[in-house]
Amino acid sequence: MKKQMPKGLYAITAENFSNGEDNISVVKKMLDAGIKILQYRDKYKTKLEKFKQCEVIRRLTLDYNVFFIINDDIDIALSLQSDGIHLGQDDLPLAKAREIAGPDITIGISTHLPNQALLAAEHGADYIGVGPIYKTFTKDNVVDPVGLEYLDFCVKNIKIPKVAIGGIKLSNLLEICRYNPENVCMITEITASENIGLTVKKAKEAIND
Ligand code: 3NM
Repeated sequence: MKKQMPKGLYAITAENFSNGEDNISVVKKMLDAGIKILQYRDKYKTKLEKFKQCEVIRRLTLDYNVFFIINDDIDIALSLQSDGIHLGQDDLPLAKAREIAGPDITIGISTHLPNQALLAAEHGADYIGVGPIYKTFTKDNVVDPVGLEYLDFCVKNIKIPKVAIGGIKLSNLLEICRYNPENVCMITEITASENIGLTVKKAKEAIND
């Protein structure tokens, strides 16, 4: 049976924005801080390197009862029985991913335009990423910020959960909360924080997580 993705703060790895620490040590801090949803994302490692990190992180997320999503690599996700897969607009089509991965895995997809959000929901995505809301330096080839208008559109028109993402910091979190998306993602605000525990605590308080 498909496990339900919790609401609240959604964290993603970013080893090149982690103060020189590797994904595993950052993930341990995130889990100790009370993160309940974690996506493994790494655009620079080989498949084997990613698999080895994911293997360790999978075990940790099971120990901490954390919902674990793997970006892009369906094969790694299936072999480690992650709870979810996250796709970009240039990855495998949603229907194909569903066919390969089966009905019990959560599939999320990044969207940047109303049409993409509507199609994702129509094609059976379990959640959508909505962004980048603000300017972000974390993602290569990122599209221009879509702003709060796009978040507003998705909240009003898309029934599946929405994960607001892109340039979200403690300083602008309350602005996001006004739209009440099910999930909020901050990448570098967490991974590059000097005190991950405190940053996660403040973020969770701000969004009532
Ligand atoms: N996806 P930060 S924005 C990975 O809009 C990613 O789909 C985005 O990083 C999207 O919180 C983004 O550090 C990077 O700005 C967000």
